Amino acid sequence: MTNPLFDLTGRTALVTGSSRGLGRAMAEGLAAAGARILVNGTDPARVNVAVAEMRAAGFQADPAAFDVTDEARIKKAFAGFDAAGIAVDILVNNAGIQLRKPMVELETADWQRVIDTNLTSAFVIGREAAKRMIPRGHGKIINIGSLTSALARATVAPYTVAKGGIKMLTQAMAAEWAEHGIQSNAIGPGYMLTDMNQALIDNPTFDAWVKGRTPAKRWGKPEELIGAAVFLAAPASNYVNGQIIYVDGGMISVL
Ligand code: GCO
Repeated sequence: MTNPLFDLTGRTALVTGSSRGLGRAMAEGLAAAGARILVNGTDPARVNVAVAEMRAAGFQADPAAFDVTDEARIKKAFAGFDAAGIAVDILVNNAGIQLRKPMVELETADWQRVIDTNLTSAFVIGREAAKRMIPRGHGKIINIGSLTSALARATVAPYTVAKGGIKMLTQAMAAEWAEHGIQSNAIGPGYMLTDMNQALIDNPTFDAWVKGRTPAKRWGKPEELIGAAVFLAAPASNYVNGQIIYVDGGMISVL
């Protein structure tokens, strides 16, 4: 029997970037807790494959393919949800890209692309979701931050700035929307075993650094974010707002 504090039955969650990686893991975790998932990604074909796989696993999943940097497409997607009577109860702003390059070699357009994808999208989609959550008097917004929400690493400046912005955007959302029954929080994943990090995982020096620097002495697994995601999406977190939960094996807590 599911503890009602962690039961998402009857709730609908839009998870951006959920056709693969961390977003897919969190989407499946929310689905296992009872939520219907709107699966998002830029590539409709990849989204449809993910939806089919999730449905085959017994989950409630529907496609919601759009580019998170395209405001017109975002507004069109939410208009479609409205027309179909779909209420987004839970928003997970997960979509993001990484670009590893020293700042002196970084083109402004590349900087902007990372900021637009990793930060501005969370504002735009958050705003569209909140406009609909406020009249309903409830909603859950979960922004995906990073260790770089608090600590910087050389060669990932735009990602770091965007993730630092995610932490403060989360607090700004709490400041404006908590009174409307919306809880806005963040998850800060540590070094996780994802496609985005494959180059780092394959680098023996970096791999050794992660394992040495992390108290848990290992990389994290995408499914290890599910607990924090379900908690922040569920009634259990109804009095939690503006927080970031680091799921990082202890890395941010030690020198
Ligand atoms: C990097 C990594 C990190 C991790 C994660 C750490 O290049 O340092 O991509 O950014 O992905 O964000 O919390």
